[in-house]
Amino acid sequence: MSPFALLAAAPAALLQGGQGGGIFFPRPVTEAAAEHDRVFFLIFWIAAFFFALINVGAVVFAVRYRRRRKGEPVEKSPSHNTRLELVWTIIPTIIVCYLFWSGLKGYVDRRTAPPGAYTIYVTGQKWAWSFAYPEGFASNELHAPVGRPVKLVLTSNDVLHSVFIPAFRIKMDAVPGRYTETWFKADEAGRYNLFCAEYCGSQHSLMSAPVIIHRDRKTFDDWVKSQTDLSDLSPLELGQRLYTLKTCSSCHSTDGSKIVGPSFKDLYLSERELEDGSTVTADEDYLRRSILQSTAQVVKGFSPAMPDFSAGPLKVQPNELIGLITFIKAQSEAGRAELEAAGAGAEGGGEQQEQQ
Ligand SMILES: [Cu+2]
Repeated sequence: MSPFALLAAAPAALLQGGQGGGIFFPRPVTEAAAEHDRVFFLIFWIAAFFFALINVGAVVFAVRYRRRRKGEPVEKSPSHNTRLELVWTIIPTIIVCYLFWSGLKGYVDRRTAPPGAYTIYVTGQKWAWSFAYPEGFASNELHAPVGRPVKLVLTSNDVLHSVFIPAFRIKMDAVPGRYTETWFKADEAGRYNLFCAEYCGSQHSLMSAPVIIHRDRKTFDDWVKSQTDLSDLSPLELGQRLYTLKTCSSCHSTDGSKIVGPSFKDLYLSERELEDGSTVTADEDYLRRSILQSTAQVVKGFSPAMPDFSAGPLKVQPNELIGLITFIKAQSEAGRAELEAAGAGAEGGGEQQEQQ
């Protein structure tokens, strides 16, 4: 490669990257993402070319045809050139028609899922995502296998949210009171990010979810099975599962760090100072009330931001409530001792199960 060609290729390599993406986007992992990048960079380089042409031209002409002496008569410029006018009309018309067609085609493709696509219902709620799978369970993680078209049907329980998965180049609003749709087919296994792309309140920036693409159909089916088979779990195991399924983990840590809500670590039987200055002991009754009526006793320094778990799509069933309370207990010394004495088997309850 000649030094000139190398120099000319450098900005393209920096902007577009070796395999696409570059400084603007993450590496594309769907066909649609690669097509998106192709159109984006086509528009980018056309715009860059005309920007350079027009600005360099303006400077050159301004210098070349400047008035040199005071009082020099202004030279008459040609008023009409049919051939030139045809060229600068026809070529840009072809270019913008092609760009319009590319954009329209991409738009229609993104709105039309292939028939038989695996459908996941996505619900946005301040400030967590819930994904309901056709097998009848919900999770706060978006899972799918490689190579299978997945249709997302979106709605919101409160305000406008928007599903944005940069690696797939898809973005679709979740609107209260109606359903919207988008779809993707991932070509590469891995873990990607889903963000809320519509400002929805103070914790908007924390409203994200992992997107896990399984390497084949079998590992995905295994994951589905692990999510649906909750029947023979102990209360502690059930609570641990619900901690992610019911999206608790988005706001409550188990390691003492503050996310949106108080951490579950050492919560049980601790003294809680409330907004109104009173204190309360975090016993079972307090935990039960905090889950079902989260805004009744707000701990000082936190906002009453927790969704309603007493009704609606996130409703906690009686056995699930026992599971969650047991799980929260297991995050503190006092609770573990209590569970052990009762023979509930608290061993290992403090650690979160790693999921594929
Ligand atoms: Cu949001």
